[in-house]
Amino acid sequence: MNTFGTLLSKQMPSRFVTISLMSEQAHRRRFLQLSALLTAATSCSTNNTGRDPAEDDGPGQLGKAVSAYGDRSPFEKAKRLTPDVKNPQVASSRTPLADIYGIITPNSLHFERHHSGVPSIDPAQHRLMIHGMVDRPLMLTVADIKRLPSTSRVHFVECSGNSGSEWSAKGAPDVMRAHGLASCCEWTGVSLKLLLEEAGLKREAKWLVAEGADACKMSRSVPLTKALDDAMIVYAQNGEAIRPEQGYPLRLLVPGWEGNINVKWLRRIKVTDTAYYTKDETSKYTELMPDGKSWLFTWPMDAKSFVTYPSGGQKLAGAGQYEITGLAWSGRGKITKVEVSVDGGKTWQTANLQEPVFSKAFTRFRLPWKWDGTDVTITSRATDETGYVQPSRDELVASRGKNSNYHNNATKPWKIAADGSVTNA
Ligand SMILES: Nc1nc2c(c(=O)[nH]1)N[C@H]1C(S)=C(S)[C@@H](COP(=O)(O)O)O[C@H]1N2
Ligand SMILES: [Mo]
Repeated sequence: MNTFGTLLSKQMPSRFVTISLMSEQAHRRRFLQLSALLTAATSCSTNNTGRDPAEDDGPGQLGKAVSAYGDRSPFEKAKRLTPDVKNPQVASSRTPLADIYGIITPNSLHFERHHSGVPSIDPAQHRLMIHGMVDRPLMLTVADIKRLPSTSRVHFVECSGNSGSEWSAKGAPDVMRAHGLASCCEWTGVSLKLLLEEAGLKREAKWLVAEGADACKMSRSVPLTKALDDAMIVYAQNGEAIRPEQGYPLRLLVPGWEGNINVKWLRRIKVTDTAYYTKDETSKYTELMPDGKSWLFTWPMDAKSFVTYPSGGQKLAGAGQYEITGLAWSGRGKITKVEVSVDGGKTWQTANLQEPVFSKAFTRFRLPWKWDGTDVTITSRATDETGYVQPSRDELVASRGKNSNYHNNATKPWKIAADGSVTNA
């Protein structure tokens, strides 16, 4: 059997072989690589003529008509995990991060966290008021905002409750349950700095309070240093209008900071000289330390990474060549390095990072790996541009205790058993 034999269950028809001979050298290089990748013969499926679908010269099917708004293939099943609770309006759904390719989360799979459900807002009726310590209070329509100079930037949004399961030694069994309260999109809108300069900040202004138009009137204080740095008022997400679940028609985007401060359905910005100590920055979204005191205003999401393949709930087909891949991000800037260990943290290899690497955005890492078919524990560890290195769970617990529900960014080990099954280690 030649090298093709390890890849293909049947001989190729001769006309294809003729074509491949035309660039024989290039093909041989590729086949040699592929044959090194795969150790077990894969079997091709055949259709009812007993031939491979790719060999079938029949008439083919007349497909469906053009459509005004597209949908994915009915064969694709990736979906958000929705909770089985009494009040699904006051809940969260999770992004299936192990089923996502690259760094962008499709809008339909962006995680959701609502405290009072998703309001239905007619953009023509919506207003954004900017008032308080400003020279010229503004009352803006969505159309006004869309006339202003715009920018598009790729950023993650992560609930600070994400990975909360990982405070317990057991941890969650798969990527979605452990880390699915995070997503990454290209957001389009205007810089908040532009609007604040238009309103004219008074000298004593130091903070702003942002408020949403949903029933809970989600309110969060934002220091002006951050508001004037990289915050945005966004109206679009991955090239189309922001989804109702993400805050249609307007959302405050505070890049790299905990999800809660990214106020959806934004309707008011009040400029102030002090923080407001709102419900969601005092009774919640604070870190309860071992001494019983709470840390307030723990905004940035620190560097995190995890392997998405192979990960909990998946099964490897057998010993041989694989690509380990996963996601990393940091709320403090760019990811500069992701290391992968396949021996439970004894030794580490540097993974390849997908270019371009954006600041405060998902970063895809990949590493070719040959599995010898024995029990192994794989894990990843991210470093960001500030030099910060993602801690292990033990290191995190040593510095923060176990009282906190929020901001768990510990490394996540997965155990691969000899039968190929992957579980939480
Ligand atoms: N107005 C409003 N903004 C909100 C919320 C909310 O319930 N109401 N939830 C917050 C929380 S806790 C998170 S984690 C993020 C979730 O954003 P997403 O639903 O777009 O994923 O939105 C934040 N902004
Ligand atoms: Mo959140």
